[in-house]
Amino acid sequence: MELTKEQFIRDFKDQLHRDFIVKINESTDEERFLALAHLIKKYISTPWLERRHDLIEEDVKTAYYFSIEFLPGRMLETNLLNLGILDLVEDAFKDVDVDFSDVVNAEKDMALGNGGLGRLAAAFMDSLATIGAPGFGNGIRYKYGLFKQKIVDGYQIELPDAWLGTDGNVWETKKPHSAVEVKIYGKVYLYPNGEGNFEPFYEDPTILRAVPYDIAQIGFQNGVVNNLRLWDVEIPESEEDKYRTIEDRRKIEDITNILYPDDSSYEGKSLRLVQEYFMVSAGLQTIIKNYLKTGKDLKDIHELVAVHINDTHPALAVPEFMRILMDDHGVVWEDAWNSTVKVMSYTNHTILAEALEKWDCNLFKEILPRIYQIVNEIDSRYVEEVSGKFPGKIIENTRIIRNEKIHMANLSIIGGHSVNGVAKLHTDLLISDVLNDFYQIYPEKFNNKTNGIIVRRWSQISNPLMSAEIDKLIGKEWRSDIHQLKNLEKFITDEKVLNEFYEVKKENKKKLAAYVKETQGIELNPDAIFDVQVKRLHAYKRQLLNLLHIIKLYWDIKDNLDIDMVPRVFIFGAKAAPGYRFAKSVIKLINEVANLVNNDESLQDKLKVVFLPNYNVTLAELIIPASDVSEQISTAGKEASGTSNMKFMMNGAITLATLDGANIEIKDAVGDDNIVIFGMNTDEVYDHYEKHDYNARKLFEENPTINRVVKTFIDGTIPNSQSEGQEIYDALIRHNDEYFLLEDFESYVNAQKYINDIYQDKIRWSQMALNNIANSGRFSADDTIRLYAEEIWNIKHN
Ligand code: 9GP
Repeated sequence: MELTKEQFIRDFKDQLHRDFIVKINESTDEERFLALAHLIKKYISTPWLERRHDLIEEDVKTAYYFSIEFLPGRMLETNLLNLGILDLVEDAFKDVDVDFSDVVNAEKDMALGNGGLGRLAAAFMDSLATIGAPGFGNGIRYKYGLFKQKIVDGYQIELPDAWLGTDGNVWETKKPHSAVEVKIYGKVYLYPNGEGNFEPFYEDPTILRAVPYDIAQIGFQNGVVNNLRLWDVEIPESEEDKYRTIEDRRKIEDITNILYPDDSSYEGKSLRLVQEYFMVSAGLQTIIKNYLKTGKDLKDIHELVAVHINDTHPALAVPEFMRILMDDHGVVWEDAWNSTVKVMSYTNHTILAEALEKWDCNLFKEILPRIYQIVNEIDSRYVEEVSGKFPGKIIENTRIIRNEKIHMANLSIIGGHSVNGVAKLHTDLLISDVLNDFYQIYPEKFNNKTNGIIVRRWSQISNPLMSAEIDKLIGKEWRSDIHQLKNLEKFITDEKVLNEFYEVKKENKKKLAAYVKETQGIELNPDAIFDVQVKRLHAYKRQLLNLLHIIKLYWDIKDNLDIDMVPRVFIFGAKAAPGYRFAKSVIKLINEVANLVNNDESLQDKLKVVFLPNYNVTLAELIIPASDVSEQISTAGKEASGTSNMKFMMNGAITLATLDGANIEIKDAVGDDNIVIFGMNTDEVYDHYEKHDYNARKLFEENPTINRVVKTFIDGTIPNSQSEGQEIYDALIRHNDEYFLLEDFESYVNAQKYINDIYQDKIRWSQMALNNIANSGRFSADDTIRLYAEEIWNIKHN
């Protein structure tokens, strides 16, 4: 946008004056942040308003991305960067003596997501606007985001994240005039309407008022402003009388209160099902209402509308879309179904069986009586359609209602035209294994869309030092065309350049070290290798394998205090789902091992372990630029894609990885010499599953290193962790090590030794790092979303 520094300073002072009746030098950082956010909203209000109207008026096909999670983190810098005024504002603040970073730090993370799934959804919002595609988000305005994690005596404590405060979210705009009603519970009777359809009659339903809050999604320096719509629940005025006590009212308000804090298994809780339906129904009603403004026939809605089901949580979009078309607008089943399948598409984000949603039929019927009828009908028609064409077993496995459960993935696949996985390996596994029965029926629906990241956030915003270095070498164009990073390869043998990148990394390490010192009181040596694993805590992600190796190093040093090794700092950040006992025990043990190691002077600082509490997007922005080693060590076949792996490579960390998820594509991008791979591949893992021949106890008994390391959990070496240590020992030895840590242990140890060796060759290490940065452009979410736009939604973009 066109703006001069002088004009901005005037606008900003004016805004502060109007919002808070203060002068700039008297204002607090929070006031400055809020005023700046208000000003940004003012700058974009015209394109934001016009966008939706233009799309309706010009009959432009639009994609609606439904996701139960969006995890944008902070938005101030991204918004300024995308408006093209980040440098100008930073500069202006210097002129008026305001520390810009303090203003940035006054913003709370918007944490309406658990991890990768929600972060990806937020990234796609940015990318959609950036490629100029008409793509809007639909989600829930949770009053409490993902819990805040505190560590007390080594244990995870969960505190509520009241991110909205008393004044709400500065980026949102409430739109009461666009509220709609959503019906749940009660009974439904159908009366034939004489035109081939039924008229439903609802007896005693609970009526909810869904109120949208809109958040602008600003494209990167292209004048486009899309919309993310988050729905909040209210009691409709007409229903007020029914809710006379605070407790009664709370039952309704609770619907949008909390984000479920588990991303790897689902709980069959009625509140979650209500959340899912609430979001989907409110969103779809609005979409159809807007479509009708074009004056076109509902039978053709698929020509202007695409709806994306992000993981199965919004799968109720399929029957709800049918319901609205049939019940509210009289479209006959066949036409409604034809449109629904063309409108809907679905992304699968996990193959973990425990994460694939299934709802108990009785619960489903009680909460969503009309939707249950429609799902039943979809299921019977599906069975009828495929009967005789495919073996009975395949039909049984793919139908929606089976064993008194509603299978949400099956609903999403049958009710849509596209199913995609999120990395090549993941999609291959869906096709060959998890969804193979469906693949036999609908091979044409399957496709891959490897995840991506917002490259601007993970370079320009979070790593300004590295970005400046890149500018010096290849000019600034890479900031708007990330593929130009490839030009860095020219410098791969230039020792001066390599040294400079090494120094940049060291500066970032010092910054992180200062934060660690301030928050944890632990002193870190910036010349040590910063070896980092930050992600949700889950058994399959194998933080415990990392810990086993740390314990091995501990014993190696204790056995030989003169050991020749590069000092190593292991950094963890991870939240565990509150009810996930094993994961919480791993956190406790990481913290107790940290206490043991960090307080043992005989180790001479060769080994340090840090657990950084409350890992979130903002902390990631500090940690990732300071990392040397990126730990991506899940059991092969289990991590659908991963996206932090891409952020680390972009910041010049070397990936230490199994051949899992997008690690494989990172390996393809950087070449075998610039990544460190270890462990079993997926075939080897599957081979164990087939043969049932894995024997963890044997490895434990026969391999002295493994024996010593595993016994450390129960022999009192690690203080204050007797029961957790026993639990971990039992998981590994008595329950046969479900995720093959012990099988991969030696190979992991060797890979770590290799890291230690190459790090000593500063030039070689820096070459690897530079190669990673140069090849990271291919993981841009802008490119990923372009493929969604072209191959799944058929929407236009620039
Ligand atoms: O576990 C996957 C992760 O590998 C992937 O990168 C992310 C985004 O696609 O989705 C995660 N899945 C979930 O959070 C739940 O299905």
